[in-house]
Amino acid sequence: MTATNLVPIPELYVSADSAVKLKLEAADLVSWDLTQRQICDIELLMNGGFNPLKGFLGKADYDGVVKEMRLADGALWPMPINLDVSEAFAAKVEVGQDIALRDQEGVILAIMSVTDKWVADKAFEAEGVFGADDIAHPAVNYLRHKAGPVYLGGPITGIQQPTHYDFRALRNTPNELRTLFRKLGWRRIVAFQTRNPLHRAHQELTFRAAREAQANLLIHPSVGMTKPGDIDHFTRVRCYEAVLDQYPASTTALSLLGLAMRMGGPREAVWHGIIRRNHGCTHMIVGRDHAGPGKNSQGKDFYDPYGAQKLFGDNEAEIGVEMVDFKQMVYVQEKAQYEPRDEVEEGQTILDISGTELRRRLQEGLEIPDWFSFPQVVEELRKSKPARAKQGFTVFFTGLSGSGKSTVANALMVKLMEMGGRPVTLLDGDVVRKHLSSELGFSKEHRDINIRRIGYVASEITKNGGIAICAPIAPYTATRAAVREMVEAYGAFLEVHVATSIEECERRDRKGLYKLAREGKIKEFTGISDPYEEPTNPEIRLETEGNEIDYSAQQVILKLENMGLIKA
Ligand code: PPS
Repeated sequence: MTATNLVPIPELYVSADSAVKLKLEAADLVSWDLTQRQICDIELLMNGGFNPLKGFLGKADYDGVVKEMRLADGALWPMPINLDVSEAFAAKVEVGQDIALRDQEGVILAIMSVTDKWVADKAFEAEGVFGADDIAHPAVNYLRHKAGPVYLGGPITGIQQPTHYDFRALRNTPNELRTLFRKLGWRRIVAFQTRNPLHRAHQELTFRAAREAQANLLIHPSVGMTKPGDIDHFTRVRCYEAVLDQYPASTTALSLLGLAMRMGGPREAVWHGIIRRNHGCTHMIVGRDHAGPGKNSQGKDFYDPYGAQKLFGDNEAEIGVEMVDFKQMVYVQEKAQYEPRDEVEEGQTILDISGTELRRRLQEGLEIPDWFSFPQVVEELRKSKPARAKQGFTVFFTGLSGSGKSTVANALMVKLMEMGGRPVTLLDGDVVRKHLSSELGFSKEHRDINIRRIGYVASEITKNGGIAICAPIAPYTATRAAVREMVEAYGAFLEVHVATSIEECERRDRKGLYKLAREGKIKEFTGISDPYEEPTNPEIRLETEGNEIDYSAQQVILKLENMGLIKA
């Protein structure tokens, strides 16, 4: 007899023949380009991962979910799944209309019949779902800063699943996993949800869970979207593959789940449980601080570390998956093994390395002990996050025309090239305007475009392990902050304010531009007829008046050494 968890689950796709026809018809519909998060959501809607949902939530379902974790028909569902759109798009859509939903390349994935349209009450959602309207919570930050202001709800008809080119063989729909379990004769399956690489503590925890539940183990990491700043999924999956060898063959499987996590703690744990039930699992591991978002803006934990276990436990029957709960696993030195913290005998020595400490050790190229992780995992992590002295970075000079930015930047470039090790690119204001931004003028709008282009190139150079030195005027604080954000996604950003006064720049007038600006022959000239917003908190402020160029460049070098970005 087939266990009930292994019979097929309903999907929202139409047949292949109908899909071809529908796709042609859908070409004429008003269409919405799905965001990255919506693509993750729609995939799990269509393949049954979010069963019993039949589409993006309508207003009544949404209200019930936010207030009491229930759909309008009473079914347990803890997380709002919304199609958030812009005001401009919402204005084009009437209730009762069909719209096409496309991926980011324009491929039509589904048709949605719009039954509801309303303006989102974001405070209500943040408080109700995440417990606080605090943007230190990644999902609240997303809600407040990225999600559109209007929600559309309605059932969807699936045409095709989003395409993934990475790790194809490891991605399984709920029905594919159910088929696999049936084929392997697995009846009891315990799922392990994770967004981190697996270290020895996780391995011990999963071993114990499988033993306790007398079940096979499914390592089921989320690879859709996780907490900003997490290790990218490419690296993680290589780590998982390396660790898989440590598990007894034929008891354990690895499958990737394209879930966009919300870091919603207890509610998220319940949601993960329902998703695992849909994927044919009978058990799920819930550890300490499951899907925890970290600290709030007052520096306190958003959720009780064992709140997820409590909420899961209270709803276990309805979730349809049994919880295997664990206290935090720690390494007991005297026994040379891992144990749940509450089982450690008094007087024994506990060793632990926190996530922050691990990042520090990776960043500084320090040792990561064997009791903590597997050599192959550490090697993968080191490859993807080399020590600071091997990472890319950006030095961003800003200052008035004629302040000496380009001269110091050139001197710095030569010194860094002399040291060797990383390629160095100089994005000087004038040079950029010749090659990248030749069509732009000096209005605020054009200056912003120019600086953002420089920021984009610098962030790519940083990502690829090079050194970008930028030397534009960059007169606006907000634009400089945007560039910092772009670069810091990949490496260090060093703002250098070349603080030569306007009087000195005008006195030097190396290009004769100040004279022309004073005569009104050049309009919108920075410092004369256009603003320069001084950086309030640069990493370095250089006083060039009376100082040698070499001395100024040396100050930057010292700072870079100090930050561990170069080695003396
Ligand atoms: S910005 O504001 O950052 O986009 O400016 P940037 O790309 O660095 O370009 C500055 C160089 O262009 C020359 N120039 C002007 N500067 C300021 N304002 C006006 N209106 C202007 N018109 C031309 C000037 O030579 C700048 O070069 P630097 O190297 O800064 O002296």
